[in-house]
Amino acid sequence: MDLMVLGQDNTEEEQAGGGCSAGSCGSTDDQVDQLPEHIREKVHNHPCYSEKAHHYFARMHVAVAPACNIQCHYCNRKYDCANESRPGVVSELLTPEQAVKKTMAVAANIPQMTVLGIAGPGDPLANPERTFHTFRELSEKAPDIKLCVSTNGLALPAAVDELAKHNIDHVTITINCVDPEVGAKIYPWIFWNNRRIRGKKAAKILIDQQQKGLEMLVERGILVKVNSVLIPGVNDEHLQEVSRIVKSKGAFLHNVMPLISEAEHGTFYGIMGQRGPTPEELTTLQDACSGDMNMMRHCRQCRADAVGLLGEDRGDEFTMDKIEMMDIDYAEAMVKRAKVHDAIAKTLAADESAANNDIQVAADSRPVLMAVATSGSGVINQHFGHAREFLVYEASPDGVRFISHRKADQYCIGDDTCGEKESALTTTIRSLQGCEVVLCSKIGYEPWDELEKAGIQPNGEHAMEAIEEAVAAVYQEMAEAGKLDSAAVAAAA
Ligand code: CLF
Ligand code: SF4
Repeated sequence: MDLMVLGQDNTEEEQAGGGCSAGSCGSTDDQVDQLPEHIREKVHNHPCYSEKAHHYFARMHVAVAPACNIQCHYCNRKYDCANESRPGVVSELLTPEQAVKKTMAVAANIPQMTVLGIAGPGDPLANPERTFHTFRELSEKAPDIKLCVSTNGLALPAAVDELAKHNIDHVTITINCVDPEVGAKIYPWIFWNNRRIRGKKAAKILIDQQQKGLEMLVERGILVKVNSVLIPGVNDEHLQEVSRIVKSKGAFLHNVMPLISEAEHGTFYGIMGQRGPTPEELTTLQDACSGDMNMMRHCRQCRADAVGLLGEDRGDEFTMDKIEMMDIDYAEAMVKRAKVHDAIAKTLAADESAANNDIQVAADSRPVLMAVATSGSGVINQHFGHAREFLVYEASPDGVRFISHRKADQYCIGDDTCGEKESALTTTIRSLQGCEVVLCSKIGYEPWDELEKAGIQPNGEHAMEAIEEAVAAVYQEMAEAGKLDSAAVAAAA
């Protein structure tokens, strides 16, 4: 993306798309094209490792790992409901054989699915036989699927050779701290060498294992993403240090996620009233870490049995009873998948060369947050009332960058429960707090009025346009209408 800033000389680097002016600042995407080919190959179609890829490519998780070897104060794996989306939750625990069958069924029916992850509901490496049985079979039967695993790291050093053997190219380690004092407030116990260990001693063992595992993976050329849960008052001031250390050891990406701590989930933190961070606190910390590190900002904190694009869950279409009825020819499916992946690559290349995001704004123009309703493919293609979430972009003189997603309550669900509709719309509008514009393909009169009353301008004029291009265009229009002048706005207020 090229942004000409009035009153500033654009350096050659900025004009070439380098630095922050390239958009998606702080994610991997500003560097993907410059990565060595073998790394680019690992990243370009992985929806978690590339923000751009997550608009096009899907992931799935198979829930084969029920046991865990530690306890986190934010975890309770016992609770599930159809609408709940958080890590650790599953509707159906699978055997490795069922998991392989399910993966192949999903791959045949959702050709955009490029990555199979094992992420729970417990810790995959605390269930090594089930986890590696699944990976082993899949690497033989479905070699076109990338394999991915997410772990707390306690059993990681012992598993690194096995991970490398199965060509598992992507490993996520959840590292919430590098200081046992902090760790003791997050982990009440670990199970280590057949004993339960508590307090700082437990946290120190866990931290040492995580750091050792990280170093061993990097040595073997496996891409490592670090997830950290942001817990206000516990590790918020500590996570920049975590980010700096894991970066220095070779982690590729850092994903700081907000604590989920609703009391009804029955976690220790939920019951004790520990709050999660506000969206602003999360963005501020991600920005603070991004000086040292590539940051992931599009994580959806998926269920351990999630299926589909990030943010959507098509798990109901692939329950084991439905899969048993499917007749899958995987050789045929692989041909179809390759064609779909080629077509996506061509679309991405065409979008890249056709992108026209040039805008001219004064250098001191204030930044603006815009919410976007999309069901994928990088375009504005969703009705406001059908959106389950909105992607939030920031437009500023530095460019357009993806910031986060916000969950919405679908107000338009096709039934006539009028009272529920109203309250869902109110919740959705509250979730868009801080955004000044919402871009969607269509919107009804009632939400239009309510959004305007809340100070958010609905905009359906950019339907089917590329998201970043449309955000840049609206920002340009706002500049021309004199809406970006901080001083003028302050005087008017
Ligand atoms: Fe799954 Fe995780 Fe692999 Fe992705 S999820 S195991 S790296 S394939 Fe992705 Fe989901 Fe966030 Fe995880 S959006 S919770 S980061
Ligand atoms: Fe739950 Fe994962 Fe923590 Fe284990 S490591 S307690 S499964 S969040």
